[in-house]
Amino acid sequence: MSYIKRVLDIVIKKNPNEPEFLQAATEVLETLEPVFEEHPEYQKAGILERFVEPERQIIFRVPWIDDYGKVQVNRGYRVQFNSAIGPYKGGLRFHPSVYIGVIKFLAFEQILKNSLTGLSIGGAKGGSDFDPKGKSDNEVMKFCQSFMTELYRHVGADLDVPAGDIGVGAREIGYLYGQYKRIKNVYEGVLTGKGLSYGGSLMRTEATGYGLIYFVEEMLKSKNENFKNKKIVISGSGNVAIYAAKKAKEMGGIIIAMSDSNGYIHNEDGIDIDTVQQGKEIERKRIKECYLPNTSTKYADNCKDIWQLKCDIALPCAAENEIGENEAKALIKNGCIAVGEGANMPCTPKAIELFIKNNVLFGPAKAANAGGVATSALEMQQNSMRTSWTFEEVDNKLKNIMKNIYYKCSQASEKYGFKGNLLAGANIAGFLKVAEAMYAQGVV
Ligand code: NDP
Ligand code: 2IT
Repeated sequence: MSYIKRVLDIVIKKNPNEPEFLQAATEVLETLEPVFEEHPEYQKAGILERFVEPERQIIFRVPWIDDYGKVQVNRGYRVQFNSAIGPYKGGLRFHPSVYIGVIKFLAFEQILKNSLTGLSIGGAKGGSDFDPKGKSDNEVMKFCQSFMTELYRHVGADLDVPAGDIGVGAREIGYLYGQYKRIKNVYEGVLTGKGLSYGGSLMRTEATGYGLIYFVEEMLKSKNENFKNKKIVISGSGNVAIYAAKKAKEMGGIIIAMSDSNGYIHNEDGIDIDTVQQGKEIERKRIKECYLPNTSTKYADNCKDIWQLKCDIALPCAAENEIGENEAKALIKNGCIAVGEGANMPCTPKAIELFIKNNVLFGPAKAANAGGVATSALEMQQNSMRTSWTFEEVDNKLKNIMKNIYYKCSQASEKYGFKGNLLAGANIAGFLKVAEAMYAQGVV
């Protein structure tokens, strides 16, 4: 039995109730065979056995009192997966679907994503099953303060630097930061995605969405294509989706649909992104309230049906496994030429296999959405230097980083026998740096 198969069997045995983590681990390990052929010393050093086991997993109680005086209890998580190449780094997700398996898959992916950025950040993720939807600002603040009252002892500017993810945006980061500062009595860049008045970086809000578009632009270039007049479907209408939509539109694309977990809005001539942004970011509305009724934009109830729309480019920016075999078949049949994963693991393995087989350009999450965490690392740099760069400076750095990631993935895919498969390229290129660092640091 091969080394990889043996380690995968151990992973399956040890984590039987964590399908998301198993999906991510399988998808990565299955592409790493050529790395171990090239580096037999990594097998001897047990690199893979150590790579699939988190360095530390923290699970804690988060008690808080709601607006009616009732005690509520949620569960908090931080998985510090790998610190071989830098301090732990990765977002926090507040969503009712959160449990240890989701946080582990996200932290595992984050190791390779962070490595691809070329910056020195290790992999982590955290969050809670708390649902900010429908809660008052006061309740969100109470929750965040309680969450940080435990988390503070596990994080720090040179130790572990959380950021946002689903359900965690500027408001939550502000409350978390305030509580950390109060408890620790230090002013340090312990979180990224901070407000501009207290150490945040220009462009962090836009970074994941913009970075996704810069990455897809590179993919399109490889086929002498660009965004001009391309019909684009984007799932979700959160942070990633909104800024992907804005940048794609700026590059000449036509955003024909966006969604939330209830339904989607659709207009073949292009939906009005500013109205979506205002409704979602400022007013916290549902997508069905985010268009002007006197336009030809229509609302439909089932969010999954968004992938049945005919489009040139598909950008899943909502949740995991939203594009399965059926959705992939519909996209391919309708002539879609490129898929860029803004969300983490939004396409199932079967869907990815179909895209690659049918020559649909496929940008895997750990590469295509790495612009967010890369800009977080730029925020950390600015905090350390106690300086701040202009929007243009950060944007230029981000563009270069996304281009470099694209070339790293593309070159690794060719060198290791996976031409045309950027997912394999991303896994290998990301893994090589981490494995080298782990090997050099001995068995720890
Ligand atoms: P937000 O909370 O800002 O937005 C999430 C969006 O996705 C909302 O429109 C939400 O709809 C929708 N959504 C969430 N869960 C589901 C679900 N189970 N089914 C259908 N729709 C769902 O989060 P982000 O935009 O930050 O994150 C979106 C994705 O991008 C996630 O996969 C995240 O991990 C990934 N990502 C985020 C980065 C960042 O910097 N923020 C960086 C890299 C990746 P509703 O309001 O109905 O819940
Ligand atoms: O999935 C991700 O890369 C993020 N949610 C961003 C993490 C970060 O630390 O900025």
